[in-house]
Formats: sequence, structure tokens, C-alpha cells
Amino acid sequence: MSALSGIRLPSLLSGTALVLALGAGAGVSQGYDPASNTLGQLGLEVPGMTADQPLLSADEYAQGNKIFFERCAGCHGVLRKGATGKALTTDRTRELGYEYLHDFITYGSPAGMPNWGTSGELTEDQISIMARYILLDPATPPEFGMPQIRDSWKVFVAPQDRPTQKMNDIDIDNLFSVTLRDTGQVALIDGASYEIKAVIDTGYAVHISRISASGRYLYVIGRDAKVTMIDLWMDPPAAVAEIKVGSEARSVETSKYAGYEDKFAIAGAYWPPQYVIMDGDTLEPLKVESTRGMTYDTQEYHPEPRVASIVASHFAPEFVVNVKETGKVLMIDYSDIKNLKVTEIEAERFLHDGGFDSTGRYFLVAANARDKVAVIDTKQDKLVSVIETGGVKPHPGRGANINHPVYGPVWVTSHLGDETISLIGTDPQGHPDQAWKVVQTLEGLGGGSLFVKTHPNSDHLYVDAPLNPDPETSGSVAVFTVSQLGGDAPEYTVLPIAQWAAVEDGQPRVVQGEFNKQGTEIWFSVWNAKDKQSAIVVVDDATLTLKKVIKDERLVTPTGKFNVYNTRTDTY
Ligand code: DHE
Repeated sequence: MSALSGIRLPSLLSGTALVLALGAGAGVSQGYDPASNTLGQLGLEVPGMTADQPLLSADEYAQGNKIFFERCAGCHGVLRKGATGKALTTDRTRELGYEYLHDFITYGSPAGMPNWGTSGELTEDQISIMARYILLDPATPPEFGMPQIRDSWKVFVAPQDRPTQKMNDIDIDNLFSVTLRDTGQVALIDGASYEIKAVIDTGYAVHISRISASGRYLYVIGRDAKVTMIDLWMDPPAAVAEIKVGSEARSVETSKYAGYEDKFAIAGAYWPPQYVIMDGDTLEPLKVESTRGMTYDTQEYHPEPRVASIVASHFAPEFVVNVKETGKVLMIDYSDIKNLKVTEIEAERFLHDGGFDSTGRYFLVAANARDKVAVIDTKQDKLVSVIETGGVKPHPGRGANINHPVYGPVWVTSHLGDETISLIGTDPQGHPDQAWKVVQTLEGLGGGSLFVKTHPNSDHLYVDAPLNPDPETSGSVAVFTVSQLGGDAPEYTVLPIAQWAAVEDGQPRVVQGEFNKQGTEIWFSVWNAKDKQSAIVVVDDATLTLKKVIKDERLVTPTGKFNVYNTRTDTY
């Protein structure tokens, strides 16, 4: 927390601003739990409002700050310039005014702004605070450059003190790294016995896990921008190094190109907007680069272009870094870090998540606020196409690569904003007429989908809907049979995953399928509140029947799951 204590106070607002009102269309979909948690814990001084008519008291300001960074900044941005949600800068908020803002926060909007008031998530007092809070200028958290990054760097076990061979009997390739979101941990679960092999402390509200090219090291990133490096050869596997790359982050990746296996790691931060290249063995920080700069289209300066997804190219020693607010994809050449070469590709705003096609050459990334997917050729370092998906807010995770009976290799995304599932042709050689076009759309369970999944050995396409407001829908998964997608109006089977989990109480959401290495089983998280029982449900892919429910008191708020083999080989 100390690194954040120097936050700059917002400028003062005159009492008259209170009578102004908020604009339309702020927006994140229901329940998409944005959480810039670290910034939310700042203890800030009170902005000195006019003495006779304070806009917010000290305590209210602290509450507003906490709520904003925990619930709003993920979509609207720390500086409130807008991304998935609309801009909340004071030129807009003061024009729209208190009453409008108050109602908007209370009732939400069909465009995706949650109904914080009527859902009961915020009290009347909190809504009033928030409506006044966003009439103030945004606070600017401090920078986090190399001195702070280096200060945070810890090596627990130096490379020379680590085992020279695998010391445990774990089948590492079939291990799952499971995010335990609210405890700031990952659980390592054996893919065959379903036994929890280790629970390891990581960053706050862990986001994703990625595996080194050799499969030995697991890198985990927390929302607090802490990267934890775990040695899977140790008995039991344990953290060997950690570092903070900023105050808020979501992405981490490792070098995969031949000759550079396990050599470098990279992490991208939301705040400050920057990426950090680290030594793959120790996490020693080697280079930090800001992503601040011009938007790709209007070419205007943006102070907060956050780093969204990152993948490692298989065709060159490059990281593919997706910058949300400027809409640029950066191909970072890590072969010479001192003389860093970056190819900047104009793509689309606001880039979020994405994955490779089945050949590993093309990277498809959602520009979710614009309902598009951008395609990058990682062999030629060029934009191939920007595709209108036909749905609202594409959200693929890493997507799913299926072999369509008519259109051949296609990549699939579902959508946050509606039930559309879009299939995009990815085979310019074999199916040139369909390449980079939406070849088919399917209808899933409903809006609120976050992730799709398949495996080369499976004939099924799984689509979740964890953010759908209907509990039955958010507790289920739709399954399409790939070989039958050529027929008219393909139907899906519904798997009542939450019901199968039979957790004691609460309203768990079913999220993110992940296959085992062999592609015979798919695991789903049954994500309940922190104080309630959660579970992981394992489905037999051939029969679409329940195979196992993993329950354990240590499995608190499981969300993402990353099978070591599938993650390191980009199999999805
Ligand atoms: Fe995620 C991936 C950002 C909320 C679970 N999430 C990603 C990626 C980004 C991102 C940029 C891609 C990383 C990569 O591939 O390098 N997520 C964000 C947000 O900004 C957002 C909207 C709000 C926030 O403040 O964090 C957000 N995400 C969530 C959740 O609420 C989820 C459902 C539960 C959780 O654990 O927090 C969630 N995000 C995930 C998962 C992935 C992910 C499981 C990886 C999916 C995969 O298969 O690759």
C-alpha cells in the first residue's frame, strides 16, 4: 500500500456542480465484477470542498474512492476516460448532473451498466456518494517505475538452489492451475486423480496463469500486479520468485520461440499503463515501457492505455501485446532487449482478450466495445482484418478452434452482451472465400457469456453464460456438436453444471471450461461467494455426463483454470 500513498488529490469542484447531471451509457455487463482492488484500498485525504457545502466528507470520499476502484475502474478506467464503459470525465458528468447520475447508477442500462441500486449491491447512501464522487476530477495514482519494480522483486529460491530434475511424481502436463480469486491463491490440481497437490499464495485476486515453454515454470498474475513464479519441479511445487510490475494488472506470458524457451517473461499493467520484460528464471526486471500515446484512429493522446491480453509468437522472438485504449497491437521483439524493436499494428479499440487460430499463426483479439475482432498475422506482423462479429461485446477468452463440417477451421467467440456465438473462418489457403469472415452464428443460452472452449480431440463446443442474470442460465453450459454444425439451426444440449455441483447454498455462476491434456474431460468452475461453498465439476466429453465434483474447503472462489499442456501449447 505504501507505494500508492502519494496519490494526487482531485481538483476542487464548486458547489454549483451538484445540480448538474450524468450521461447515458456507462457500461459493463451485469456482474462482470470489475475490481481494481489495490487502488481501492488507498487511504486518501479529503478533497477540500467549499466549507459551507462540502460535496463529500472525508469518510465519504474514502468510500467513493474504494467503490470506484473496486467496481467501476475496470470498465471506465482509472482516469475515467472510458473503455468498455463510457467516459466519466467531469465535462460529461457535470453536464449530466447529480440526479441523472444517481438514477443511472441505481437502475443501470440495457447497454450493460449494472443496476447497482436495484440489485442491492450498493446502498442508497453509497449511490449518493458515487453520484457526487464522479462530479469530482479523477484522482491520479502514482507512477510505478523501475525503482519501485526492482524494490518489489524477491527471489525465494535462486536458480542454482533449485532441483536439477523433477522431484515430485506429479504428471505436470496434466496439472491444472486454478485461480482462487478471493483468497489470492492458486490451487494445483492433478488432472487424473483430482487431488489438490498444492495451494500457493500469489497476488491479490489472481487473474490468469501461464506456463513456460518447457512446462517447468508457472507464472501467475494478481490484480495487484504481483507476478508469482512457481517451480513445478519442486516437491511440493512452490513459489521461487515474485515481483510487482505496477499497481493493477491482468496479463502475463513467457517467451516461446525456439531458442528462447523459458528465457523471458512479460507482464502487462493496467496502472500505470506499461509492460515489463523480466528474466524468465528469476523475474529480474529488465525493461519497463510505457504504453501511453496516441489512439490508432483519431491520433489523440491517451493517458491510460491499459495492457490487456498478451501472447507469445511461435513465428518470431516476439510478444504480442494488446493495448486496450489506443487500439494498437505491439509486437515486441525480445531478441535484443537493449535495442528494443517494436512493430506497432493499428487494430481497433478497445482490445481485450483473444487467442490463436489452430495453426498458431493468426491471433484473433476482441475489440469488445466496438463489437469487432481484429486478426493479426504473427508471421508477417500485420493486421489481416477487422471483423464485425454480429453480436454485442465479443468475449472469447482465448476462443475455440473447431473443424467445421462445411467451412473447415474456424475460431469461435461468444458475447457478453447477447446470446450470439460467432464462427470466423481462419483458413485462407483451404477456404479462401470464408477466411476472416463470420461464416455462421449460433444462439447460445443467453447474454453474459465469457468463455467458449473445445479441444482437438473433442467433437463438442462448450459455451458458458456466467453473467446472465437468470440463475439457471448462469449455472448452466450449452454444448454444440461440432460435426452437426452444417445442418439447419444447430441445437445445443444444456448441462446443469451448478445443479450437478449441489453446493450447499448461494447462487454460484458456472465459468470457464478447460480441457484435460487428452481432451477427454472438461472442467468448469462453480464460482460461489467467498463465504460459501464452491466446486469444480468435471464432465465426460464423450457422454456429456457428470464425472466428478471436486469439493474442498480450500477451493474458495475458483474461476480460471489452466491445464499446463494446453496452456503452454496454446491448445484451445
Ligand atoms: Fe478477466 C482473462 C481483464 C473480469 C476471469 N481478463 C482476461 C484478460 C484480460 C482480462 C485483459 C486476458 C489476459 C491474457 O490473455 O493475457 N477481466 C479483465 C477485466 O478488466 C475485467 C473485465 C474487470 C476487472 O477489473 O478485472 C475482468 N475476469 C474478470 C472476472 O470477473 C472473471 C470472470 C473472474 C475473475 O477471476 O476475476 C475473469 N479473465 C478471467 C479468466 C481469464 C481472463 C478466467 C482467462 C481466460 C482464458 O481462458 O484464457
